[in-house]
Amino acid sequence: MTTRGQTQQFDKALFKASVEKHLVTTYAKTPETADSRSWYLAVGKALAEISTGSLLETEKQIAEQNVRSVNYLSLEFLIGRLTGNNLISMGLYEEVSAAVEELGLNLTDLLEEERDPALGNGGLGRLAACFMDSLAAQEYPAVGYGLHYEYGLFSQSFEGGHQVEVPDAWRGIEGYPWEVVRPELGQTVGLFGSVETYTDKAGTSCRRWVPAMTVEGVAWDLPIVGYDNKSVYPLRLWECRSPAPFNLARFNDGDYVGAQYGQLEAGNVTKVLYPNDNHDQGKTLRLMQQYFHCACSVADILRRHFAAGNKIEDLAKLESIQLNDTHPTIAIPELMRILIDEHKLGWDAAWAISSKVFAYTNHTLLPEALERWSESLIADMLPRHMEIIFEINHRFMTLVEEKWPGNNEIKRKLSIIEEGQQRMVRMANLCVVSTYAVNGVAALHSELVKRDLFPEFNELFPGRLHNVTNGVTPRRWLKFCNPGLTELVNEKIGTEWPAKLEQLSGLAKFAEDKKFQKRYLAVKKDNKQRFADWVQDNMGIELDTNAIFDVQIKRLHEYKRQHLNLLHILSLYHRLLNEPTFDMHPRVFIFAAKAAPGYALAKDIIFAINKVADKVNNDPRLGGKLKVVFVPDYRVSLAEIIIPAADVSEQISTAGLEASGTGNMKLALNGALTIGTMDGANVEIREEVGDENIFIFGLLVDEVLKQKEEGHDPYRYYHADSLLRASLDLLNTDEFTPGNPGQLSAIRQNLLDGGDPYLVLADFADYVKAHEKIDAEYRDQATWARKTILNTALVGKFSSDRSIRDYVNNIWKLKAVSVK
Ligand code: 26Y
Repeated sequence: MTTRGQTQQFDKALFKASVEKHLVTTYAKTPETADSRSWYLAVGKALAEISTGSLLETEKQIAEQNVRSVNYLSLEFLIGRLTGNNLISMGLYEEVSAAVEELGLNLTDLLEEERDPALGNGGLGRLAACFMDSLAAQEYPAVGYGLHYEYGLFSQSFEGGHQVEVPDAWRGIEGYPWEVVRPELGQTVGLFGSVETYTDKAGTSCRRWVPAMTVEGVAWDLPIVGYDNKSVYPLRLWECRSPAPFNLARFNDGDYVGAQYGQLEAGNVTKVLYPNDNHDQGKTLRLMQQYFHCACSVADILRRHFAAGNKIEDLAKLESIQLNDTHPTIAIPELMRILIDEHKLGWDAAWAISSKVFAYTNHTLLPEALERWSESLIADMLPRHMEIIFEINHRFMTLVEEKWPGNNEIKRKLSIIEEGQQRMVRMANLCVVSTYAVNGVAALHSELVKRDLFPEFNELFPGRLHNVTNGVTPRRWLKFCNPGLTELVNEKIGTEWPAKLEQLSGLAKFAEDKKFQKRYLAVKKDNKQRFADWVQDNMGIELDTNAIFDVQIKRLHEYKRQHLNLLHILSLYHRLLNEPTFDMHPRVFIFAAKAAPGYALAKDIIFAINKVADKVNNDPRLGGKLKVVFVPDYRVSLAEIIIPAADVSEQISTAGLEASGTGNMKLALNGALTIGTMDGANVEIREEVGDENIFIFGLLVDEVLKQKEEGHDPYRYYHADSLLRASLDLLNTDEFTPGNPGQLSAIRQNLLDGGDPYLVLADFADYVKAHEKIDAEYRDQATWARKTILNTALVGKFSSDRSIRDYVNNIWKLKAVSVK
């Protein structure tokens, strides 16, 4: 792998000595007794020593220059393994590879020892990780703030085809080599209690929160290493600990054991990441996580602000706080509380600051993912914050009254407080009212946010709603994960593209070049072989790399429609067995997805795909034309093997429901052709690669809305389309569950009698047609080569570097600081 100029001083002998020192002193192993894992840990620690030094130096230089920075607040950072990626960013990949070889080790094997830190669920968490990478690469001052979960997203295995969840102790017993604890940055966080009125020295009557208990926040920093520069930014993760084990109020009441019990519970705050993606459960402990995260982060931002010698009045000039969805919304009343109750600012002065500090990104239109917290829960846990939210809403309602006098309907709709049996706080409304910028994550999504989610807010606050189309980091998602393609690209357009992805367009002129086509396809073949070997070793399934590798990898969700993919597979099965003239190029359907543990239908879909896989993979009648592989335990490091091996990328959500997607970008970048609906960023991918180089099908957003309005009738499709009928009916037989008919019928039931809420049946016929086109075009390898090359060449727009520049120019207004 060719690397950029190394950005760190590197002395091979010193490095080897450092690895051996860590092996002995940190991990208590001798070179003779050490296993591969100990060596990986020692190498990680030796590298972290370098990055931690740079992190401190970066912090120092940025503080000295006292420049504006962004604080990215997110409950999730799905960073994936750091060692390989950081080596690339440090420009040390080859050097370290050579150094460890002299120690008798193989770098690729060592990198496989690292467990993925899975501190996120899916798209939103992975986006946060790409954004940190791009901030550091472009040296825009930033701190990422998240939670130090003891257990990340569960790891998944299958038992009899059913998903089984196992806790993810990502740090292992030895701890994670890249993280460093920062005891001096600890914070104390209050919870529960009451609000009291008191008179201050000036004789003014004031309010203040008297928490009933406190917990401690411990800061752990992970290094985000800037690509090809000397900047290292902190990803600061807060761990919750119960401090002095006393609940003050109850201890004084003499309830010693009860007091300690409360503290023990609070110690659970950062135990585990909630495994729900796009589905809110409204659990009390989750609110506690959110507040704990916000309180620690806001306090740390203020600490930095004052440590650099600044006044509170200058906060909005120097700091921006980006809220990654509504999950950290409680940071808004927290900052207001500190400004008013602790810094003694009046409401207007506090609001003038706060409303210029916060910005909010919306990631979803799904109603079940929009957070609402019960007023009584907030009032109980955070009584002063609830008062402040009421005051924000009161003033906002005055504004609404001025704009639409006497219109109570609009008031009811826009209010931060939702009236009803149980009053609820609408976090998205609180965000739109209290921030200076709101953005969606793809052009179509941002239009829908304006048109359907917040139309009146757009009228009230013109200019507040923006679009920033998502992106992915080309370092991890091409340079690191696809060394074969990287080498080929380097040869044609030079080595600057990982920091300037638009340069990939220079490949377009080779799209018709026979020699280049051959080499590009050879790289793809190698990557397919690498994945096929993995599947053989880990799942015992043999794959033919001449087949089309058709990939759907993402969280399992009805709106993402893995079951539409399944129905298509069933239709192929049916045709292969029943249509004598039917022929198809061999296909491997590859799935990977975790279902939220409480999401029954999602788990049914996993089970069904696994059962269908068992059957078709072993059915000699199919002549090896059809294979189905459900790869267990989808995670970043698996994506790094699957994506470079993909021929076809499945992006088949119901139009209007996938805000952006980012897997679509990674797959196109690595030369997979998209089969997709006009949804999320698919629309922009089509714009970039051209209609000939993508397979678009299905209803458009407005057609979906119309069909829902007019009443979608699944049985109309069922009766009209015999292939659909045959495919659906297979789910009612025991074809895939011998002796147990009906085990898969919940899916059919949901589609036919459950109303087919995601219009799977409406899009089926067009989807099948699009797949037939793929089949035909793949058989013509020259055509396919041109299209796949053009996909890599024309998706430069989807670098997260570009996304970050959009945020910087339109929202954050930062200047880069080049660390010396
Ligand atoms: C409220 C809570 C349970 C919750 C937790 C996680 C709600 C939502 C989520 C996660 C949302 C998410 O991952 N959204 C995805 O964000 C990506 C990055 O912007 C988009 O590409 C993707 O379309 C969207 O579904």
